[in-house]
Formats: sequence, structure tokens, C-alpha cells
Amino acid sequence: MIDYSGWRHAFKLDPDKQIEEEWLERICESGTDAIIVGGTLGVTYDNTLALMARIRRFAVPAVLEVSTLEAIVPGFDAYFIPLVLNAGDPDWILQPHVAGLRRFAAYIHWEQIFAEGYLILNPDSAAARLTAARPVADAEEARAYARVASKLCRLPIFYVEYSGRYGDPQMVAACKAGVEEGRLFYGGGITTPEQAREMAAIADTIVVGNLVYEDPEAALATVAAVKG
Ligand code: 1GP
Repeated sequence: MIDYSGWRHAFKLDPDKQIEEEWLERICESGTDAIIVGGTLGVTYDNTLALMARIRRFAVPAVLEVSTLEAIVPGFDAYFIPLVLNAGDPDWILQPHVAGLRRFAAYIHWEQIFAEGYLILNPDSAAARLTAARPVADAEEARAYARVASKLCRLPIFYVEYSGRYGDPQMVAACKAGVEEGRLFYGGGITTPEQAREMAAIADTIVVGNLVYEDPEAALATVAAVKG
């Protein structure tokens, strides 16, 4: 069974984006704790399977963050299942999960499944638009969301998602204060070692996504910043 409790750093790779073999190898062999495969748009069974097969050549743990029922590919070490806590469109809270269990319940290895309470804080992100994410007024509200996830729902992971934009450390710290049980993941807009360090000082695990595609050398530098 996968143990993410000690993870400090993960890369998130998008099946809908291209990455050259050499860079994929360097990312997978970078010393990061895990590769999370996930994206919001353009994720298909075929491109997810293709990316998984390439990552599987390396020893790094590989997790699928499920965003569409059409792209649930067997063979990952674990499956992270987001519940978008501030989705304005209620269909994004539990309806896909009900539909997924109707279809796939017989195939599920529950020990590989981990729910993530997602709080989407960048209103301009694709995920925010897709789920009609409700704005979060202030740090107090963010902390309350974290408590709902951690204390009420006992979700094992709380994911502060600023995808595409570097977040407000005070908001992340408020979330951390609310997550008493479970792990806090932070993702969004990390482009420098300093940002990686800043967020890693608050969150349990930081996730670096876009930078892999925009500036892979800089992405590699975030690993040493956090784990070095
Ligand atoms: C996206 O949280 C991850 O789901 C990482 O965000 O792509 O902005 O690094 P970035």
C-alpha cells in the first residue's frame, strides 16, 4: 500500500501535454516523492494509459488523480479522488463518484483509494470554471473548509489548489491550522526554489505542475529546495 504521509514534493503530469523522454526521465528520477497524473481538460483513457506506461519504467510511485470516469486506468499505485468542497455546481461534489461506483465498484481495490478534499482558490483556473468554484472570502473561511474536510468528513488529504497561480501563504497556513488529521497538499504556480520552500514550510506536500512543461530545469530545482 502506498504511504504518502512522508511525501514533501510531488510532480503533477498532465496526460494532455507533451513531454520529451529525456525530461520525463529526469523528472521521474529527480528524487521527488511521487508522480501524480492528472489534468482538468483533454484527459482520455488513451493518453492516461500512454503516460502511465512511460512513468512505470521508473521506480517512483505513480498516482492517478481521477478527474473523469472515462480515464480510470488500472496499474497505478494509488488513486486520489477529489471532492471539490467549494464547487458551486453540486454535480461536482458527489455525482461523478456515485456514477463511478455504479460502474466500477467490482474492480476497486479500496486500499489504493484516497479521497482528497479539494479547495479551489484560483477563480481563473480551468478547474474553478469547470466546477463553478465558490469564492472563499478569507482565511477564516478557508480554515473552516479544512475543518469540514478533516474533522467532519475525515478526509485523509486536503488539497489547496491554486493551479496556475502562486497562492497566498496566509490562506494556506489557515488551511493547515484546520487540518488536524490528514495531510495538507499545496499546488499552484510554483516556479522558483524560494516559492517551493515557502509553501513546503506550511504544507505537508507541495505539488509542481505547469513548470515541468514551461521550464523543466526550474521544475527540477524545486525538488532540491524541498528535500535537499
Ligand atoms: C495543479 O496543483 C497543481 O493541479 C499544480 O499547479 O500547475 O500551477 O504548478 P501548477
